[in-house]
Amino acid sequence: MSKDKDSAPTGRLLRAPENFLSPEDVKTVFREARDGRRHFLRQAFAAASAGAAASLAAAQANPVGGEGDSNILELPEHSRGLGKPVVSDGYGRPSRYESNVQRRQSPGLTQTTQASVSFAPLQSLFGIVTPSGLHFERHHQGWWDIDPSKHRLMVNGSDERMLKKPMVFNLDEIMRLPSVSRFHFIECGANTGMEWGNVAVPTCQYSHGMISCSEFTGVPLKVLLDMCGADWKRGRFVLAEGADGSSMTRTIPRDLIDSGEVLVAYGQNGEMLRPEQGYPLRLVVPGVQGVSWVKYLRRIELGDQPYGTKDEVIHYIDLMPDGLHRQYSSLQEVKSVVTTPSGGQVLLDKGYYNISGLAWSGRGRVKKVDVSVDGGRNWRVARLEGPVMSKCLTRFNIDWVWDGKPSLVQSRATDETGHVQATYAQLRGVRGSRSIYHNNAIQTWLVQESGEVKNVQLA
Ligand SMILES: Nc1nc2c(c(=O)[nH]1)N[C@H]1C(S)=C(S)[C@@H](COP(=O)(O)O)O[C@H]1N2
Ligand SMILES: [Mo]
Repeated sequence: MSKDKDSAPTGRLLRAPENFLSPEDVKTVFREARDGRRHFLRQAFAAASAGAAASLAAAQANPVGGEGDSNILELPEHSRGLGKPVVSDGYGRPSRYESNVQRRQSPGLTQTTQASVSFAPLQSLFGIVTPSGLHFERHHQGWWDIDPSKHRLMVNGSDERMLKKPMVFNLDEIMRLPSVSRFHFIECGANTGMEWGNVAVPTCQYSHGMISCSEFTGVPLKVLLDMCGADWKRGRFVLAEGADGSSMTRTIPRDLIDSGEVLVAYGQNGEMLRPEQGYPLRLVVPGVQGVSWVKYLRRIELGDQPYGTKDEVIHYIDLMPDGLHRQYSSLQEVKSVVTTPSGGQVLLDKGYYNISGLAWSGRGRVKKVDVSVDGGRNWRVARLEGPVMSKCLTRFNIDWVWDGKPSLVQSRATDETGHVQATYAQLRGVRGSRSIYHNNAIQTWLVQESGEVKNVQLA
């Protein structure tokens, strides 16, 4: 690296690691570009692997017009004119150039758009937080924008001995209580459910996009129950009930509540919950399948046995190969997916790529993610980007130089309890292939010679 800081075009390039173009190279790129000889630029893309990023930055920092235009002093409009005023849009929104980044419905998956799903665009997201407007949606009976001043949460016992003082809270009363904020993923138990029998969808948005991750803010459910004089000798299960027409009802076992992890939440990513996510109140049940995260939460009941409601005895249970169902399989087991490269994407050329993806476990922290580019024959350990939090998405990255040959890209996560993701063959060996819920098999993406990436399953 040159010590001559002033001669480098941007601070970014100066801080670049050794394998990026040197400031000398960058100057050459500039000179060549100005002289109208762009071939150096192209060579730089092909030659330096990570250097490609630097030459791209250089090209952008130097806004020369089209091919052959040699006037380096012709600045773009945004460098000369007056920009837009502040508060031109009281609630900011993404660049118009990002308008293809959207949650989407899977065509033909559901008959109505009320009892339906929209999938988060995992392939377009960075880090671990899902922007609230891109959070996946799962509604059984459509969503509502409920007037918070009229919303109430009732806390009662299944009989008068269970809880001394049943109470009805309004939102103000809940929001003045001590709050906590925590990052957690929420995954629908049916995520990846279409892939049990065979490859069914083209992209990771549809194969894995029923997961999102937010910072949730709210009051531990235990605090509310204690305020109401819960008798913890008798009370062993809680029933949570939603206010929408689906009457979503789920049993939450006592040990989850005791840990203080279960929240009655009103906040999501620094603002109030979005209406689609249950505004103004939802239950947050870290590690447990999405259906237990009851939205539009209106009632909590403390009882002494599991409630066995329609949403837990008929749905969200695992069909086994012998035709029987498992009872209460609510935990989201360890899982991961490579989001770049993933189905539907196209690699531009051989050379360097940052393989990136997401890993998570309903049992706690992600301990390790292995990545293979040869269908599971060889594995390398990926970098986990911190902080690695419990029952939260974890971003992993690993370097890869693609040789241009067909490649089978996979990730395999291990959590802190030692659980490891299984292959499809192993998982089907136990669970069969007719199930819907809790598919946490290792995902495979085939990078074809053309650079196009396809969803595949290995036998
Ligand atoms: N009241 C209510 N709560 C609900 C649902 C619902 O339809 N109504 N859907 C459940 C299901 S199946 C899932 S996966 C999650 C989805 O949460 P999201 O829409 O915020 O992503 O909410 C759960 N809570
Ligand atoms: Mo769900």
